Amino acid sequence: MFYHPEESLQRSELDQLQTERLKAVVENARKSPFYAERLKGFDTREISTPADIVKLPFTTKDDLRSQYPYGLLTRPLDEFVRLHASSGTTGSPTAIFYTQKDIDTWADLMARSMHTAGIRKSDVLQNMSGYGLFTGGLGIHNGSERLGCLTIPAGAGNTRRQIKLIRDFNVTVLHIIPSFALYFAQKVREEGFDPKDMPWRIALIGAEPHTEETRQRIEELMHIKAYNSYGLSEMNGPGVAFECTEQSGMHVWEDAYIPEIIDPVTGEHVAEGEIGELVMTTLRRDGMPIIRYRTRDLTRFIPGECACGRKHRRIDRIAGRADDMLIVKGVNIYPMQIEQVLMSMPEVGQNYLIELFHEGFMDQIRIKVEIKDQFFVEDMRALQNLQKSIASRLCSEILVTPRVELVMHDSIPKAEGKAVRVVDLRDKE
Ligand code: ADP
Ligand code: K
Ligand code: ZN
Repeated sequence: MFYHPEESLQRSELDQLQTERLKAVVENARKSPFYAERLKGFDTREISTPADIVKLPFTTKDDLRSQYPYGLLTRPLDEFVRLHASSGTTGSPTAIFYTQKDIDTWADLMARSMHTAGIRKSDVLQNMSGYGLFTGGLGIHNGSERLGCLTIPAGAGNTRRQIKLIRDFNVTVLHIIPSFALYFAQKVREEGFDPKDMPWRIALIGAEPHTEETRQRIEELMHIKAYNSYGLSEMNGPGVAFECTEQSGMHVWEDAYIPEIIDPVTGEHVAEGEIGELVMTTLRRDGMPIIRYRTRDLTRFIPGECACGRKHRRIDRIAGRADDMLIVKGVNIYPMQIEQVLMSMPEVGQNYLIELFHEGFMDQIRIKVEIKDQFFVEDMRALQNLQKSIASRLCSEILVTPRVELVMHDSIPKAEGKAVRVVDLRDKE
């Protein structure tokens, strides 16, 4: 049933493993110039349970930037075989280095993750994410090969070619960014195919925040099961936390990582089940261990145990990044709140864009919303009513009345990689 024996570890066994590995991580990390300094005077005898991790200092994105490029490496450079860089969604990039052993561990974790979502070696997987420095390319690719799937490195974009490959080679699994999946589902229809007739059965979706409503929409539009896949370059890439076939939260592979959820302001752990910032420690990375990394991603532990039997704790889908928070008229708004409302409305198409601008001295928020063709009618009154109803639903969620602009489908530019959801015009005025 499980791909790795570690998946069936009981809680006490996981705790013991984490304790041993955490001590080893501290000793290993000290071989790098950065942690030699940061962990000066720390005695690993202070660690006797995973909870003792709070005695260790956090590592931030700024730390990684200040140590760029080699400051966190624990081995001579000639022992490394791969480098990835985060896509730099929020500022300057950071580089992550892997030894051959790290690449192998990562491929194993990725293969395990895919197996957890019901993928087997008889599957044919098309990787529709960009290759290159972004870990969603080679990370998923290596994992898929490790599991034994026939793997097609299609890369991003080029919808027609994607469809041809899928049909020619009976692709059963897609790895696809959720915002692209919404767009792709529509393109498949426009090309004259019924998603019901496509050979696919599973989509791995991740790399960017998306709501449960979006997942449902992808599943319905594409006639597919969509599983949430979470990872970040600093923790290897994809394969950090993954949904099992229960689809009720993502298991964090606790033999390889220690997850924590903290209050971003105080740095203290939040109460079980409360939302906060995810903090992650690598337990199995040799060349570049990272301790208590502040991911800026907001989520919560899902209380209780999963029906699948795995004891690895689950995190909820990412509610957004701490950096994503918008402040409009003194109110805090997360783009995912807006997406949740929009994706639950049948008239709304597959894309939207949030714009912030100044009007006089006031912050304003404008939301461009693509409307499905059949609702884009000539009747002005009907359109105005739709616009009003979208605005009022949004207002009850975000507590600010946004300007809503209805636009035709496909009129908002589609990013090839992660979606750009917010444009801040205030800096440019
Ligand atoms: P960047 O920070 O430049 O985007 P990465 O390519 O390493 O760098 O992306 C990692 C980030 O992508 C995560 O920290 C998170 O914000 C986002 N992410 C990855 N997977 C998911 C997911 N399943 N749901 C929501 N967000 C995700
Ligand atoms: K195969
Ligand atoms: Zn499960």
